[in-house]
Order: sequence, then structure tokens, then C-alpha cells
Amino acid sequence: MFAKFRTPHIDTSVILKEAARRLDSPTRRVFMRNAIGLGSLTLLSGCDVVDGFSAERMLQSMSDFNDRVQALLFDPNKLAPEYPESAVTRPFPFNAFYPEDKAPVIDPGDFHLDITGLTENQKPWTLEELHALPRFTQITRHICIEGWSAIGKWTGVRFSDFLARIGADLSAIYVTFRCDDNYITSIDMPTALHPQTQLTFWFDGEVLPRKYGFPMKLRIPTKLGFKNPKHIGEIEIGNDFNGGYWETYGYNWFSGL
Ligand SMILES: Nc1nc2c(c(=O)[nH]1)N[C@H]1C(S)=C(S)[C@@H](COP(=O)(O)O)O[C@H]1N2
Ligand SMILES: [Mo]
Repeated sequence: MFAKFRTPHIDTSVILKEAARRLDSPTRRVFMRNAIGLGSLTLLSGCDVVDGFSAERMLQSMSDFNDRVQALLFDPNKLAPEYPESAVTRPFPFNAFYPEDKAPVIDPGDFHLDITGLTENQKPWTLEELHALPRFTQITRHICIEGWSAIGKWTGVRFSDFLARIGADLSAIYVTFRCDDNYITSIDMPTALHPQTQLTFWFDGEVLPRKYGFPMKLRIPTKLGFKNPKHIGEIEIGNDFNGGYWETYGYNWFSGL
């Protein structure tokens, strides 16, 4: 949306911080706490903020509107940038609200994915059934609000196809993800139906490793990292707002393009 060529010697985070000063919202407080988070949003779009004017416009689009309005403004045709194989970050960073050795241990044989809420078919899914679904691969950038970003290669089923298969009510407002480590997040239906939103079972050519979310995660390249739930055990379709783990600490619920 603010496509401009990168200009050397300009510190994006300083520009954004200055623009954020003029806003007054909980989102601003979060942004002020972490100016890198602001730069991250420009990375999501593949564009850069090079002056105070575009910084202010970007911040307005993130915080003047409430989450529902942001969801309405969401452009389902706008794609996150994709990268060549050579751009993949190896090793890929791990992140969670606990250290890596505390990641849940899940037995693939016992596992089932629960489907709840407004769907025709609430049959739980085994991992074998999930692995048999048609798949596609994406090489996209994951951006964490803590100040890092990395390019990864994820393979899985298009989430819109999965929602169609379970007969989800596509007029529902939210899709909520409950995870084995008690992490939770929820997203708007337009983002759930975005062509790059993927229910992911493989990472960089292998079964999704434990630390990256075994047995499955939701990969959303149009949203920040914390909106990409790992170790998903339940998917709920519905109209009740369930928020999320980082959202309760003040992070913007929409956190996307
Ligand atoms: N279940 C679960 N999902 C989660 C998290 C978590 O702590 N638990 N952390 C989120 C955050 S903040 C980030 S940046 C990414 C990190 O994913 P990665 O370990 O594959 O890099 O997972 C997201 N999804
Ligand atoms: Mo994150």
C-alpha cells in the first residue's frame, strides 16, 4: 500500500515512533513499546515506510479503526510476497511463550483434531486423514513482534479448502484455534479464506518438527507471527469473540494487512 523504494540512511523505526506519538490508542502504546514491531508491519506488506506521512497513514490503518473495521478493509486479493528457495532462513528461529525444550510432545497415533461450532461435519480428524489432503507449498516471511523475521517453507492444505470440506458456515465471523500448550488465537473469516492461509503439516520438506508446531500449525503470511498458532488441537467456527494469548497483553487482534 505504501510501495516506495528503500532509501538509504533513513531509520524507519524512528519515523514510525514519531508518527505513533500523535496517535492515542492501546495499539499506539504497544507500538511505542516496541518500535521494531512497527518496522515489522512494513515488512509484512513488502514495502517500506520512508517518511512521516506514509508512517502516519500506516499507523492510522492499524489503529484508528477497530479490529472489525480492519477486517472489513482486508483485501482478499492482496498476496504476501513469496521468495525463492535460496532465501529460506536455516536454521529457522523458534519462538513460544516458553523455552524450546518445553514444546508439547504429541503422539501422532493418538492425535485427533477437534472441529467445533458452526460446521456441518464435526467429525474429529486423525493425522493420517489430514496428511492425505491436497497440499501446496509456500515460501514466505514470518514476522515476530519481538523483533525478528525469517523466511520459511511450509506445506499443507489451503485452509479455505479445509473449511469447505468440514461444511463450515462461511458467514461466521471468527475462526478460533486452541492449542495443546493452551495457547489460543482467533482470526477473521476473510483472512481464514485468504488463498495463502494454510493448515500446515510439513516444514522445509519434513514433517512439521515438534518445536515448530507438530502436528499442525496455521500459517498466515498476511499476519504477524503470534497470529500463526502451533500445536492446534481444536478449530472452532463461530460468532463469539475468543481473543487470544498475546491479544490479552494488548497486542492488536487483527495484526495483519
Ligand atoms: N501454540 C503456540 N503457537 C504459537 C506460539 C506459542 O507460544 N504457542 N507463539 C507464537 C509466536 S509469538 C511466534 S513468533 C510463532 C513462532 O513460530 P516458530 O517457532 O515456528 O518460529 O509461533 C506463534 N504461535
Ligand atoms: Mo512472535
